[in-house]
Amino acid sequence: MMSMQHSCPYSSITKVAGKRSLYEGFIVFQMAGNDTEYWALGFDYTIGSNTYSANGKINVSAPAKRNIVSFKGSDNVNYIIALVAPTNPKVAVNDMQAMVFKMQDMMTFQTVDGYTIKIDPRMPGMGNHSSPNNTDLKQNSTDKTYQGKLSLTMTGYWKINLQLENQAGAILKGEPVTTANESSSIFFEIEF
Ligand SMILES: [Cu+2]
Repeated sequence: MMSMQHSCPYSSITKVAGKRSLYEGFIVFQMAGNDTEYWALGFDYTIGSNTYSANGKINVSAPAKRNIVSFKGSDNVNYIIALVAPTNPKVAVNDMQAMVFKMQDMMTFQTVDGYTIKIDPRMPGMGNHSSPNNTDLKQNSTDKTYQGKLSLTMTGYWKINLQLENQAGAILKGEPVTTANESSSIFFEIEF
């Protein structure tokens, strides 16, 4: 993002198994662009022994439903939590997956290890009811993403209230949902 000169979390690009020319990776854009503050994307690649670079300005629009949260924790660290799954939610107990990054500096983001993402899905349009059989997200040792179970008992608009907890059990951001407090300060949104 040029005018502020900061980057975002991203992966390396790797060849997709079983494909001849397809490569993939991810980029977590923590904010949308506009005419004056925009994202520029660059990457290098080789064909045979020749090296090339591609650089360009790209349009990043805001999602219809919130799937990234970016905030400063009570430990004064800047965090980003990105929703990965479900991409196709069902009336069921869904596998939920998210990634947690901390901002090391404006250009460097690191995966955060050993935290817990506590979830509390609610339907604000229906008396803020919850759902049974949810499981908080814990880090998977293999791919380092955070995984848990998200129970969605009906279609409609759900707010997935979040709390980020560190290894010591301290809540770094987010509040419990109670009758007096209908939403956490950090949440994802799902509508289906
Ligand atoms: Cu409902």
